[in-house]
Amino acid sequence: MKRALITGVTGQDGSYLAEFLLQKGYRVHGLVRRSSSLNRERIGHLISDRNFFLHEGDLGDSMSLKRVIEETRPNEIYNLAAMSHVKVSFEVPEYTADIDGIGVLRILDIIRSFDPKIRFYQASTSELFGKIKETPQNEMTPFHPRSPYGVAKLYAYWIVVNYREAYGIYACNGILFNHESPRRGETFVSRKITLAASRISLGLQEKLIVGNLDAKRDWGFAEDFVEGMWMMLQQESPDDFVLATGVTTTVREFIEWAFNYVDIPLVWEGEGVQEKGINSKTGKVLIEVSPQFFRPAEVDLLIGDAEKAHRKLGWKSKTTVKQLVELMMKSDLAAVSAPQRDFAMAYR
Ligand code: NAP
Ligand code: F7E
Repeated sequence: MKRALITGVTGQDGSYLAEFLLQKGYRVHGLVRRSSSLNRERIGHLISDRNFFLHEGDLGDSMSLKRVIEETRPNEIYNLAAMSHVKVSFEVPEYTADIDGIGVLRILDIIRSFDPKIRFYQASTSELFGKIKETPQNEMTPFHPRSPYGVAKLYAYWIVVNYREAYGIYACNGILFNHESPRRGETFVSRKITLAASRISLGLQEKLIVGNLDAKRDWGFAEDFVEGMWMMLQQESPDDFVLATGVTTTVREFIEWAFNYVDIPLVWEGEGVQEKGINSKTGKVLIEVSPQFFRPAEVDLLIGDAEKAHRKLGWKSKTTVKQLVELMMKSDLAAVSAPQRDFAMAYR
């Protein structure tokens, strides 16, 4: 039976990957860190699986990483743990560098000294492209990160390449474009929008306040993307791959589609911070812009070219962005309608 270790197992991707690997017959070990309140919502349904195990550790603590890797002796490590919020990385840049950058070195060096045959997946990101040099972006596009998060992930990207070239470790970078789901953290824009549209449609929230409406992202479905992570570790030799849908959408369009789902047609009036989204049936202002949600440096446009992953891995994104909005809306409508659930409003 193959053994996998997933860091970041309590996160969006970690939970989908754990499900995927358990279905493939793996013994799955997850790294979890201590928090004052339990944050196992996304993996609660897996806890009773006899092939699923959790271990305390932290990407900032080499001793815990060494202990967990030596105890679990994984064939594959999927490093999904990170301080993953781009805007927050401007507020905690040193911590972000330590966890998202040096944390990767910590794991790679344990692999090098303990068992260089362990295969390693690194959660790299389209944020590496940042201020884009070409469209669409592929594995050969030059990098220009625009945030402490992007810069930390740039170090991580290159240390993966370096350990592959220097020590022959089977280590891959998955350069993943944005991928969302009903399990997406509530402060990322997709989920903030689908939760707000659901709550507003039920009279539980007055307005949605956002930042840059013009930002364009290549949004896919997280469940499709975790399969690509696994595929990268099943090849003859290690390599780096872009995973993306190849379609880009503005934040404004994402909002329109979410509100249309609950039969609220929007019209837009004004420009910049004065722009407002108005319910065309009632004239009520539902969307406003606040500079509070702008970033000190923005990534304006991302659109990925996943041709190499199609050709070499046989991977393809299966879910369109419109289907993604629909499945997130369906899930959030059900969640906010259930009286026992108390969803906090998303502020970031
Ligand atoms: P997420 O939902 O924010 O999950 C992050 C995970 O990392 C959580 O399990 C979190 O644990 C854990 N973590 C954070 N700091 C840690 C530390 N110091 N030690 C141990 N664990 C720690 O992120 P995601 O969306 O699933 O993304 C997974 C990975 O892919 C991340 O590395 C992210 O940067 C990268 N990525 C994501 C996207 C995307 O669109 N989703 C695209 C490209 C790359 P807690 O639950 O305890 O906070
Ligand atoms: O922002 C704009 C914001 O925070 C998307 C992470 O998973 O994907 C994610 O990073 C866009 C940005 O994701 C709000 O300015 C407007 O242009 O949902 P986001 P992100 O920054 O693209 C990459 C690939 C990762 O690797 C990251 O880990 O939406 N935006 N208004 C807003 N964003 C937020 N969060 N909140 C707003 O109110």
